[in-house]
Amino acid sequence: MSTLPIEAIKNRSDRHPKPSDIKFQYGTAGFRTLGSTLSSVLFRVGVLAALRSKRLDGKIIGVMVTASHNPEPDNGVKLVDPRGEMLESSWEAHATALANAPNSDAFVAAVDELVKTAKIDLSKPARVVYARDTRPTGPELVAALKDGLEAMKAEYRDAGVTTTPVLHYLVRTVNTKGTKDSYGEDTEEGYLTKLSDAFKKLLAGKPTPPPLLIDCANGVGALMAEKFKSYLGDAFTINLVNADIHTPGALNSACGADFVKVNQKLPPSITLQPGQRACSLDGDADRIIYYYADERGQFHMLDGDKITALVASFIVELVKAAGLDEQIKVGVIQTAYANGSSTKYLSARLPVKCVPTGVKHLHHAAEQYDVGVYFEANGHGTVLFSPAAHELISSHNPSTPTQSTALVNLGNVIDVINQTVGDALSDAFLVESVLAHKSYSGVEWDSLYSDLPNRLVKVVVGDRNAFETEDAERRLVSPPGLQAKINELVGRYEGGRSFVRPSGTEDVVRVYAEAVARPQADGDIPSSCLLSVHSWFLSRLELAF
Ligand code: G16
Repeated sequence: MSTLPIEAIKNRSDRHPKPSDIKFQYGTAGFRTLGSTLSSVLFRVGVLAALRSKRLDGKIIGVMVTASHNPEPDNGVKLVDPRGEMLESSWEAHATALANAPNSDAFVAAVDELVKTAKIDLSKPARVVYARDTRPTGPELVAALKDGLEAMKAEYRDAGVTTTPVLHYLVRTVNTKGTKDSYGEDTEEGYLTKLSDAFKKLLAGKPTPPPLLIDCANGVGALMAEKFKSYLGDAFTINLVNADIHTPGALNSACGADFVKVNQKLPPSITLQPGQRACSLDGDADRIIYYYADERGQFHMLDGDKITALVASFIVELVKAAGLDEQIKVGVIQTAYANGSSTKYLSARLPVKCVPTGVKHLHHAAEQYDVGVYFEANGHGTVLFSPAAHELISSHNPSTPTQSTALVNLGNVIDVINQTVGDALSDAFLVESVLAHKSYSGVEWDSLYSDLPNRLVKVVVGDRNAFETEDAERRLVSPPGLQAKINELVGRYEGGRSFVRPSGTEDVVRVYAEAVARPQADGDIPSSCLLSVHSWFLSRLELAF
């Protein structure tokens, strides 16, 4: 039985002292805060990733250094489990414990404790693949991560500067290589080829869609989108804006998916012609928000809920056309942020489940269906096909040409989707395929249902952990009295709904409100609704925190 390389861990850990004034937390998507404070966290994540790999018999574990939609000075890190999914939730507490050990001795003791409690066989190999986005603090943080990996004598692969979804794809492909579950070639080229080939097959025989304008949030998505251009050839044209990854401060600044979703408007850098469709990625290209200009040039947003409605309906139609609707059931997963109209529209057609914010929760719930479609309203999502659904689709004997075509299309839909995690570019190809098959423009897609007007704001509070929720974050249980007040305020508005929850990626709480619009009498109802909640909330906070 091997032992822990205590001296190596301790010596290297001393190079990355933990800031005494910060309590780190493995949140919605890993650790996330000011990049300049994260060196100790990255070192310790390196050690943790090696331990996780050993625990899983040497399967490769992913580490992504990114803060996604957050401002450029922030950075973060998340771990990716062997099938490309987010780190198992029971290990999040281990990550938090290791990150908060006050010094090297305490860190070594915490590692030793983890080895014992998680029954880690240290003689197993440790294999890790890591990548980073374009943030300026990335190189220094990757160096700290490598220190942790080397202390553990882990074997590692540097995937360079790439998107979060590519990193997830690599983890899955490495771990399934040469098996019956093989997910593709374990290279970036393999990823580009797999997705673009499936997309081109889905477009074959359809009129070529109009060029798509992609706002890359001045982030790493620009690099990947640029690479896709040559793989797509004449089949599909993408034009990139906000693709500047070098200008300091440009990342996610007045552009990108989060900007569009929260502000419900175009980035100032974009002008759309009437009828034109476009989309925005976030800083690590795992989220996408679509939008278009109507014939009067007016902006309309097509968010994650609208993507769910479009994609889920299409898959249901294909499954039915393939003659598999008795065997394959499609379900939808949403969060509290899902627009009330989308929930109503989808619930009338499919099983819909609501879970807490965070891809890890949605992904897990989606695995319970034969086909689970999940997109958070903010545009983060994908579609999961169960192994049984895969098997049925690949082995079903079609009895008509229609069934045969539907099966081929389903196979290509499976391949164009990155099933490991939300992937903005894969999602764009999926959306464009559906639009091409249905001959929809943005207008037809948008008209599936009408969004309830809504608002989302961030509120800075003294301690966001004082806010505890239940019922998939739709109700507050603490601070006491706050939920009753929200209920009372929301009750004044027709169709009013509001909730407050602590963010897991930023040091804020988020306040959401929606209501039926009755502009004639009350101005902007959701804003009024939100303001009621918000102003009471602030006055309450001044008293209590
Ligand atoms: C991450 C998560 C998403 C979540 C978002 C906001 O996205 O992966 O599931 O919706 O944070 O979370 P919160 O409201 O807790 O801050 P990303 O794109 O920032 O990695």
